[in-house]
Amino acid sequence: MVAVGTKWTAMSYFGSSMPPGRLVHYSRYQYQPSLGEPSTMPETNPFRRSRRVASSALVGVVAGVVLTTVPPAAAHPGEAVEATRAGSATEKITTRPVITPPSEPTTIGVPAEFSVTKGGGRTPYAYVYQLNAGPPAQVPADANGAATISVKPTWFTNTLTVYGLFTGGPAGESSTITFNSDPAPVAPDADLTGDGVADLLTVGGAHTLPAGLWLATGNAATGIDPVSTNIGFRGYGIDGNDPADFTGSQIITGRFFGESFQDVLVYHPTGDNAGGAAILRGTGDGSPLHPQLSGNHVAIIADQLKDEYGNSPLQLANAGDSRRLGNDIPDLIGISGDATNGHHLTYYPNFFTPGGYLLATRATALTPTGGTDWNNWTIATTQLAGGTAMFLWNRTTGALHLWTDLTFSQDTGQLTYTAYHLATNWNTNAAIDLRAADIDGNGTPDLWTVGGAASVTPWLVSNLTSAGTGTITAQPAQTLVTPSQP
Ligand SMILES: [Ca+2]
Ligand SMILES: [Ca+2]
Repeated sequence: MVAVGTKWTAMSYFGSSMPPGRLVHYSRYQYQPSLGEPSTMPETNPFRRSRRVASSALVGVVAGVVLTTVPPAAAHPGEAVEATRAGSATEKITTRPVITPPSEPTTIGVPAEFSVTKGGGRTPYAYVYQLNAGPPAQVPADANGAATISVKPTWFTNTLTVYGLFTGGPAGESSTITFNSDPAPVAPDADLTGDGVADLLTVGGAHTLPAGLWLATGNAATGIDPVSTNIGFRGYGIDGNDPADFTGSQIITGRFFGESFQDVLVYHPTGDNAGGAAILRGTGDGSPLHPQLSGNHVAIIADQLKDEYGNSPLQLANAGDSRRLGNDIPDLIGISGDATNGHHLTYYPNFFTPGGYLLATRATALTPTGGTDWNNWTIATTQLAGGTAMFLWNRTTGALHLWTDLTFSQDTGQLTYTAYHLATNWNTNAAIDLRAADIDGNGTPDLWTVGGAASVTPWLVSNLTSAGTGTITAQPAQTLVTPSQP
C-alpha cells in the first residue's frame, strides 16, 4: 500500500476474503476519490449508477476499505485490530463504530439521521464522517460514545464512512455503510430551495451585485426574501474558489442533470471561454453549489453550440422538452447569427445525457413583429405543465410578447406556439435582465426584472385571452441584499 498524506490507520476486515488479523496501512486521503463518484460524465440511470458504485467499491477494497453490502442492518463492530501512526509507537485501538441507518427509507437531498455508537473499548470524544466523496465532517460524541450524524444523500447508492477520535490517541477504525436512497420529488421550475416556490437566481458582477450566483428565496405573490445567498461562491471550483468565474455569463436554471433538482447552466457569450458553457449540479435546498466535487460539473465546449454558420449563441434559454420526446434533460433555445447571414432563433437539442448538446438547428420562426431581426430581441423562458413558455422583449421598441406551449420540429425547423402580446413601451431601453418563472404559482408564466442597484421587480401576467392579448403588472420592487459571507 502506498500512503498519501500523513495519517495512517489500520483497515478492518468484514466480509472480506483477506486473512483476519493482518495489518494493512492505507491513507484515508488515498481512498476518498474512489468512492461512489463517477469518473467522467455523471450517470443519470440509477441502475447503471449503482453498478458504477459497485465497481468503485472494488477499488475501495484494493485501497484497503471494504464496503458492506446494502444494509438494513447496522455495520457491525469487528474484532480488535491494531492501528498505528507512522513514526510512533504502536497503540491499541479496539473500537470501531457501529452505524445504524434510519428505520425509514432515505431520499436524495433530504436529511437522514444515522446513529453511531462505539464498538467497545475506549470512548471516542467525536466521530469524523464522510458521505460519498463529500468533505469530511465531525460530530461530537456524548459521554457514552454515542452520536447522531445527519447527512443528505447525494446519490441513488451512497456510502457513509465513520471513525472515532480519541483523546491523546490516533483515529480509530473506520466503519462503512452503503445504502440506497429514493429519488427526491422533482422540483418545480426555478425552485432551487425545495419548497415548491420559484426562486430568483441572479448572476453577480452586475447591477452592483458582488460576483457569484445570488439566490433570493421566492415568497410567491408577496415577493422575495431579499437577503440573498451566494450559491456560487466557489466559482467553478477549479484553481481556487473564484465567484468571478460567473461574471459576464448568462445563468439558466433547469434539470440539466436530468434528476430531481434545479441545476444551473452557465453560458459565456464572451471572454476566455466565449461560446462555451458548463452545467453545475444543483443542491435542491438552496445551499451553495459544489462544483469542485466529481460529477457536479460538466463542460459544454463552444463547438457544441455553434450554428450552421459557426456562430455561437448571443443568448441561451431553457427550451425544456419542446421536441416532446420525454427527455428529462432540457433542450436549449437561443439567438444566433451574424450580419452577413442574418440572425435566427436557434434550437439546441439535447441527446439524453447531461451536457450532450449537438446539431443546433435554425428555427424558421419570425420575430413577434414578423421580422428577422432576432438580434434585437431578448428571450427568457420557464417550464410549465403544458410546455415551455418564452417571453420576447425588444429592448429598443419596448414590445413584450409571450409564446406558450412551444413545440419544435427538428426535421423542419418549425416552432409552434400560442402567442400573446403583453405590452408596448415596456421598460424601453432599460438596462435590465429578465428572468421568467411562475412567480405566484398559478400556472401562468411571470417575469422578474433585475436592474439598477440590485433592484428586483416581479411582473405578474394575467388575462391571457384567445385573442392573443394579456396583461403584465408590476409588483412592488425590492432590493437584493448581499451579505459579505456566503
Ligand atoms: Ca423555492
Ligand atoms: Ca403566475
